[in-house]
Amino acid sequence: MDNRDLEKQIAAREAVKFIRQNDIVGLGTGSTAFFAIQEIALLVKNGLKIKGVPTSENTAALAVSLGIELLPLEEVKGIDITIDGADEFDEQLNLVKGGGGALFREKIVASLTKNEIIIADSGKLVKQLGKFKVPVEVVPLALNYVLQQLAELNGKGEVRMKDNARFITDNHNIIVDADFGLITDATGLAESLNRIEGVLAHGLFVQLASKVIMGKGTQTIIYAK
Ligand code: ABF
Repeated sequence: MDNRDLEKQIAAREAVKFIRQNDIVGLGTGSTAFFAIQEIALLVKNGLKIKGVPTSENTAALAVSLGIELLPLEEVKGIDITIDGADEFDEQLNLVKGGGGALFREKIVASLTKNEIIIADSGKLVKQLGKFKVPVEVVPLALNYVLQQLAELNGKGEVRMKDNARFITDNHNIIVDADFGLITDATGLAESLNRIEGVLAHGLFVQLASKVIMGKGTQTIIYAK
């Protein structure tokens, strides 16, 4: 296991300590969140009673394979705690998420969650968001209009490809990765993106994380409001 994976694992182990008996637990997507799911499965084997709410089909399949009972997102009215990853985070707990393409369900889950815990390796901490392009989930019919609107916001959008075809999300949409350069006003940009018709979700998560637990070497550092 390389250093980054070790940092992901120690952050995951710290995060699962916040889970309580009978919690409804949002289960994140991506390699860091998958470490947390492994840890949760061990706790379930040792008697922890929780129900999981997956943020992607991949996460749902992993959780089922590990014996974690799931609730479908559409039946959930509230989530006690979610443990998820991120592509970038700053010290104000603003995040860029969606590198794995699960941003829409991740954002719905985060919006339903009382305690949204983000876990990350030390490479995810940035002074200013934007080095990682902002993923935007787009209804395919609206692609050209959305690209024009992103350009109006000084964003250069590129359709995400996978195996020489457009990447298709769990919700049957496409992803545009938008390069805005370094982002000085994440809240303002998020609000502008929310107003573009045809955008189902974007990867700027502002005011959604309760804390970020970052693995650094063999330690963890917690960033909280
Ligand atoms: C998910 O975790 C995504 O939002 C984000 O893109 C991804 C980060 O992946 P990894 O943990 O593999 O770096 O929450």
